[in-house]
Amino acid sequence: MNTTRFVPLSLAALTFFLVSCTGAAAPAATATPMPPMPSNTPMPDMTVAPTNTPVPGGSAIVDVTIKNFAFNPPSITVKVGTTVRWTNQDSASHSVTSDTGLWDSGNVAQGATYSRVFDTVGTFAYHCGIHPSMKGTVIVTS
Ligand SMILES: [Cu+2]
Repeated sequence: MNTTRFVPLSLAALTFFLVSCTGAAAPAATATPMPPMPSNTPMPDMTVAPTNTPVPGGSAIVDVTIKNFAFNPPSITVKVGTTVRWTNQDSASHSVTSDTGLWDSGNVAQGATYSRVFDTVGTFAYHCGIHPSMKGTVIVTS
């Protein structure tokens, strides 16, 4: 008989306890300064990474494809300091050989590349040492 009286009493005590708890928590939350979050925003500055593409600077790479027993494009004009990169897309090996003996790539196998920096102004004719009918020209300007 006594328990029926006790239950509503304990419920009332519990609700009072909860209310007093949340009541006390509310002022504490408003006291803690939320604003420190904005200091985290400098993160976007990290995205400056895209400036890592120094291609326009002077270390540009110009590609020449070797395909169907031909250099493509056969003639290119580049700024001094440019790297020219030949890629052999034929199943046969080719070479990139200077007509005047300035350089010789040796055999460039299928899928392989040969790169050379042109740091002198001038016109440089080259050919394939294996197939002399394959000819190309690199024109280097200042
Ligand atoms: Cu060849």
